[in-house]
Amino acid sequence: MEKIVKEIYDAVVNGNASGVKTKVQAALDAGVNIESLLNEGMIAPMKEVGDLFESGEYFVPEMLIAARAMQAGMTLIRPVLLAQDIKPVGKVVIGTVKGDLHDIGKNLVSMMLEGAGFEMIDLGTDVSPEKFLEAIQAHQPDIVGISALLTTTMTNMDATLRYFEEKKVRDQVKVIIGGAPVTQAYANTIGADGYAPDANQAAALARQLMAA
Ligand code: B1M
Repeated sequence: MEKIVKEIYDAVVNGNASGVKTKVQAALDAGVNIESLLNEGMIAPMKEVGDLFESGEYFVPEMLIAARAMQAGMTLIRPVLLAQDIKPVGKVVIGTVKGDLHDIGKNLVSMMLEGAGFEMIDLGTDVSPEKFLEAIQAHQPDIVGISALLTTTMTNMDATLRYFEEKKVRDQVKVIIGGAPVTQAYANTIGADGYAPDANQAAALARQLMAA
């Protein structure tokens, strides 16, 4: 790994957003290979951050700070990638379910997925089944991710899936769900394609679904 890419890797793991930005710009100016910058400088450190979270060394704040540092680098890398037409791993439409305004976890999942190489379309919070459908039709995603933090809004995940069936788009996408009250058992009950308990595992799940 080139020295500057290793420095970017460390800055992402340490959540140093301004350091990431400065170093990514320097790497781009020096003509460092964009795929190496993305894979080794952005995606690999987020995997380490996820591992640190799972081993109990990092907690949600550290994970958020690292994710923001990665995002700071991605704002510079994204336009170069788009210009070079490097294919993303897959496309994901994500949102918090209808009636629910919690977005911290959903944002974290979105950032981790972006870090894992996915193109993300984030619909925000309080996303109705109709808004999800519009996004499916407009963006043709591989995966739809739905987050819920309230026991009262969780049931809208079920309603969203039933709406997809009614509108005959359910077979076009994989649906993954998560959020504090959500469980694998609930995912099975409503027929979602996957459940992840945290952002790191959501990225792993999305990669698995793309490989399958
Ligand atoms: Co609210 N809130 N809140 N709240 N809030 C909870 C969820 C609650 C558990 C607090 C409590 O009572 N102990 C409780 C829900 C009770 C229940 O339903 N069982 C609650 C309530 C009741 C409410 C209101 C109804 C309060 C009121 O007005 N009376 C209200 C509802 C508003 C609405 O949504 N309509 C409300 C409002 C709010 C704020 C606006 C003040 C704020 C949200 C700010 C924001 O998001 N921008 C807020 C907050 C901050 C919380 C707590 C304190 C923290 C949530 C959070 O961000 N956690 C929360 C208590 C708690 O959870 N301890 C609480 C950190 C985040 C990183 O974790 O979101 O779980 P989390 O995401 C994780 C995983 O769940 C998973 O990965 C993430 C990262 O590892 N994950 C996914 C999430 N989405 C995923 C999607 C996936 C896969 C994994 O695939 C697509």
